[in-house]
Amino acid sequence: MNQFLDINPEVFAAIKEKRPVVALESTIISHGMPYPENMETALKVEAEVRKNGAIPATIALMNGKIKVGLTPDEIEKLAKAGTRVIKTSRRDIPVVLSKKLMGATTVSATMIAAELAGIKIFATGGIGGVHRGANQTFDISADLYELERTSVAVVCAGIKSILDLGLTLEVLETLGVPVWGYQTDELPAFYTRKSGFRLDYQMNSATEIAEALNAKWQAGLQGGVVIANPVPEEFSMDPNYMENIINQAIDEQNQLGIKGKESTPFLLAKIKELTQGKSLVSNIALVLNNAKLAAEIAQNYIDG
Ligand code: PSU
Ligand code: MN
Repeated sequence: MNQFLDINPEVFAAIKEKRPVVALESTIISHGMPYPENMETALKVEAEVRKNGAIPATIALMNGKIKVGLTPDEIEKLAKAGTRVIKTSRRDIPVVLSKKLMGATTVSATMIAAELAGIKIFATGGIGGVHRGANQTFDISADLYELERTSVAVVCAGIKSILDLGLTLEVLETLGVPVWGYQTDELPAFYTRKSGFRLDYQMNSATEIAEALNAKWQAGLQGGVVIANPVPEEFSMDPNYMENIINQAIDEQNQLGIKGKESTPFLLAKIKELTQGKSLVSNIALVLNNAKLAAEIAQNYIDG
């Protein structure tokens, strides 16, 4: 086994016995939500995975190891440290490991860890993508390139409209990454169920999704899949209201000159502030909804 991997015994046994496991990221804990909601949500998400018949494995870098399956104490430590933890994507992993720093994994780094551990299904809130104005800034999330190369399915609530959804879909197409809508043929936009962008494939059940994942990987096509699961109706926010808030957040970001890896965390925090916390309520609801679907897919997926 990889000398940097540290898989907790419960998760290790489940993987070995081919029981369903769901990977969970930790940047959403450190940089995606404020304390204490971040800790409460992380623990609730784990409980939701268990309730739906799978073992949760929250992933982070600690003490020079890639930890797969954090303990509640470790989750608390990460949640309290917040943005002092290093937001860790693929490129950050080497130094975070060698210097034994605390690193919260983004979608890209979580996919890497999940694949190393042998976990195929991963639940989160939203993935990174092509930022608005990327023709000038070149700001395209490493998540997209990870999806091209790493064979893990990511269940998310679509793509947050802080990003350019059209360009993100184009890049995913170029990279050969399938995007499947769960019970919808429209790309959901995180806080809202609709975006106006059509998807080629609508999947209506966890079984259907598991069968298509199996077809992809058994046919020898490596790489990830985006499974886009709309936020539950009762937590969906008004698209015009959100568009307005997002524009304000992006304007402020540009005035302050915030860019690179700080951009996404800044925008998430600003949106929460401008919506007086309303965005956080829908954010928590959609993550739980994704955890449930991921657990159902993991139960149906047969690892060949
Ligand atoms: N989008 C969200 N919430 C998040 C993130 C993205 O709606 O918490 C986090 C994820 O960890 C994702 C990362 O992998 O931000 C992408 O960051 P960047 O845009 O810098 O690649
Ligand atoms: Mn970026």
